[in-house]
Amino acid sequence: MGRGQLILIEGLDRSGKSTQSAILAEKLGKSKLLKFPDRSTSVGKIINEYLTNSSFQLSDQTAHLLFSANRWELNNEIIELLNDGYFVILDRYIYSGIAYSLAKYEYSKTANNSGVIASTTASEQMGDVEWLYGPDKGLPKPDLTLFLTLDLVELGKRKGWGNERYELEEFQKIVKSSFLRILNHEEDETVELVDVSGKNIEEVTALIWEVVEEKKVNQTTERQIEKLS
Ligand code: Z5A
Ligand code: MG
Repeated sequence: MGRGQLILIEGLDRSGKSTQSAILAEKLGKSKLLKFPDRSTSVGKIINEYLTNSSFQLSDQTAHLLFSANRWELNNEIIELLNDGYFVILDRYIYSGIAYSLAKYEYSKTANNSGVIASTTASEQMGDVEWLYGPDKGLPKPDLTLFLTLDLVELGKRKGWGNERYELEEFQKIVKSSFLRILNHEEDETVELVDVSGKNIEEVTALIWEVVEEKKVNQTTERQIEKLS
């Protein structure tokens, strides 16, 4: 028996990541769904405080490293599950880690920055993609990454906006361009963009399943688990 495959669902806020990861996990059968940040772990509890309490202060570098540390907390579990034949579905992972930090760097230079989303002085590390990527090197590389992208106007209409630190429309625009800058979808054949604008939940599920079948990540494999390098 080969190992299960690692499938990542990334995307803009409210693009339907959690909805679609749960559906995909169900469709794949022997699977486990993991969400980042995982707010239940030791590091995850600090991240939760940071995201939900605007007066809780962390430097931008510290927040970045904590999100990565939170992924390392689950490193062994992910590898064990894959080797036990489980399909592991990730709801956000490294691309969110890099894109949000990069977006904070851009946002810190705008006139509206009050210090809640990003530090008021732009720190050079936050604009350095190599630095941002560094702490995640060595984590398992997804066999497939699906990036759910959405029209910014439609995004604004989705439910539940405005409760957490990064949920500001102006910031989300910068997040979208940061994701598109770092995804490397044109060269990396394991990364696919899925435009969900104007599509209902069932239609998005069908689009995702089409890619999953085409990339054969719904079958176990004999390939080694790749590491991010
Ligand atoms: N973050 C970071 O900075 N660094 C990191 O390394 C990581 C994360 C991993 C919390 O993330 C924050 O952490 C996030 C990035 C940062 N910042 N922000 N903002 P989170 O994952 O906990 O939370 P979220 O992504 O902001 O939101 P979300 O609620 O998880 O969104 P979603 O999962 O993409 O969407 P959803 O819950 O599936 O759907 C949202 C709503 O839209 C819901 O009412 C659905 O019923 C509806 N929906 C879903 N699909 C559709 C379609 N197709 N049509 C219409 N309506 C739909
Ligand atoms: Mg979600």
